[in-house]
Amino acid sequence: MAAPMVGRVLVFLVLVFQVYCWIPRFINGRPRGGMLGAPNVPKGTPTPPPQWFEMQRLDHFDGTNNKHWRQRYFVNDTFYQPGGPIFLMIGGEGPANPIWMVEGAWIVYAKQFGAIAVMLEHRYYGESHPVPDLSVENLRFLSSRQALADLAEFIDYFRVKRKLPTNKLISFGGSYPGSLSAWFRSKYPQYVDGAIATSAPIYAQVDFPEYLEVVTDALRTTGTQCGDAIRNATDTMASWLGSADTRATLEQKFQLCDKIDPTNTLDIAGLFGNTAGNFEDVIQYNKDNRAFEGAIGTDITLDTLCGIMNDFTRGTPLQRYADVNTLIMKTYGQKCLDYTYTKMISDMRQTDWKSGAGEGGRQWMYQTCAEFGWYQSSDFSKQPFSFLFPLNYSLVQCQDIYNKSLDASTVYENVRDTNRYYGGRGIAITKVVFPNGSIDPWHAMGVTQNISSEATAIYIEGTAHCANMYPARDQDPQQLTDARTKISSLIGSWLQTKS
Ligand SMILES: *[C@@H]1O[C@H](CO)[C@@H](O)[C@H](O)[C@H]1NC(C)=O
Ligand SMILES: *[C@@H]1O[C@H](CO)[C@@H](O)[C@H](O)[C@H]1NC(C)=O
Ligand SMILES: *[C@@H]1O[C@H](CO)[C@@H](O)[C@H](O)[C@H]1NC(C)=O
Ligand SMILES: *[C@@H]1O[C@H](CO)[C@@H](O)[C@H](O)[C@H]1NC(C)=O
Ligand SMILES: *[C@@H]1O[C@H](CO)[C@@H](O)[C@H](O)[C@H]1NC(C)=O
Ligand SMILES: CC(=O)N[C@H]1CO[C@H](CO)[C@@H](O)[C@@H]1O
Repeated sequence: MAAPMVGRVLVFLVLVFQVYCWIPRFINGRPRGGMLGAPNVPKGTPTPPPQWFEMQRLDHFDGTNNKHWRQRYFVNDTFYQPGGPIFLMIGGEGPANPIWMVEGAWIVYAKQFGAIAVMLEHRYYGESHPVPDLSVENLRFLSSRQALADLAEFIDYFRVKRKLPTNKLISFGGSYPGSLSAWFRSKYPQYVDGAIATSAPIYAQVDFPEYLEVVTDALRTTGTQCGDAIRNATDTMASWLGSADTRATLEQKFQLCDKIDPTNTLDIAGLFGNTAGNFEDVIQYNKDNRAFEGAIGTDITLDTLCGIMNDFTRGTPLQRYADVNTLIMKTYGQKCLDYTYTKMISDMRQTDWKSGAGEGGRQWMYQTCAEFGWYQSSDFSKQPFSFLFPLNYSLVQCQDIYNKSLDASTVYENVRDTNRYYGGRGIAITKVVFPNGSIDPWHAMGVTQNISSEATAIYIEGTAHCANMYPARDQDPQQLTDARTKISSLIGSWLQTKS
């Protein structure tokens, strides 16, 4: 696999990011470790080849626009029994990884129910390119609403092609695709007989300080010292910005690519946001079973990081915070920590599909500005990571990356419009289940209480983002195993209902 140079400094070694169940944090413009196009299927695992739906519509909402493009999808029909259901895995904000066609809980369910499994890549991600490049002008056809209409158009085609005219359909998705799974059932009920919406944020919100609230709660599960040590470290860092000598020490300890300009609040936001990100990323995926997707760093858990923060033999809390940073950088093969605002903005302004940002960062950030917000700001008062990366640090990026007219009030309006359209927490929906993990920071934007007897939440104690989608392991907690069983029995009941 190629190792593209992104920006000037970061070298992304052979690493991978998973597609489903993965909402990147775009503090400093790109997710930890960057985004790579080609999914890394572990060697020796045969996966089905890509197929193409050649006639997807570019704009489902403009009858005068008859442009079409080719959308990628994958099929596993090994377990299909005549008359069995269609299982649809909804693609998200990254390339569709075909490893999901042979692994994961949904494939176990496919075997159980004799289903044909199909995964459709989301427009603008992976190799599903509706437009020649990612200019602001061309990004206007990127939205969740267009993506849902893509699903409907695709299903019509797929039913004819595979001669499955009346077979029932169950949709699956985790994280943003989990939201799409619920919204698809809600907006196109005639297409979906039941929906699994794992760790799905369904309430759009500009500022998302709840993210760090859950991170703070997760830190507290290890005792109080870890958060206290982090607070000491970030307070010390902030006070060390004041003199040239101590700044030089910070530059060296945190292996910064560039010298610190203490007057540049946007750079400072990048620095503090990135170092907080060391903890956020680990907590979001704590102890899951993502390694099968080729994800790296999965052996690092909250206990690892808090173990370092609580280890007095390493020196001051600041030193331990730097040690955490060093560990994460080493894991992802980062040579130095890139945190300056101008570099990040210029990376994110690239419009080529092959650019670093074009691997998904530019598209997803655009969706946050145009639809969802969800900015993981430092605006939660009890978190220990400093208050130096506030909401406006994220908001100003919408203008600086895309268009000056995408100002804060426009973003607020876009987010309001999204909730008006989908219903937010008041979503009208039946035949859906919302599994949630107690330490997944995203559950704050999701459904954690039963909406009705036909729209229920499943709570999984101690697990993080999307755990129930990964393959089962012996060490899985009982509640996780129970959740998988519960989901399977719900699918069974949805498939039995007469339509
Ligand atoms: C479908 O998944 C099963 C289980 O992993 C695998 O054995 C089979 O080869 C897959 N079929 C296709 C067509 O990829
Ligand atoms: C920026 O937004 C304005 C107002 O919506 C629009 O007229 C203009 O064409 C946009 N610029 C680009 C480059 O798309
Ligand atoms: C951080 O902890 C050290 C002890 O390791 C202490 O000397 C220092 O005053 C603390 N600094 C802050 C800002 O809390
Ligand atoms: C962002 O808001 C903070 C206060 O929360 C303020 O100090 C800072 O100057 C603002 N930055 C920008 C870029 O607007
Ligand atoms: C939610 O509904 C399910 C199924 O009806 C039920 O088993 C569960 O106890 C309910 N949970 C809560 C918190 O009411
Ligand atoms: C952490 C959290 O919000 N968990 C919720 C998940 O859903 C159940 C309902 O099924 C709630 O009781 C939990 O509080």
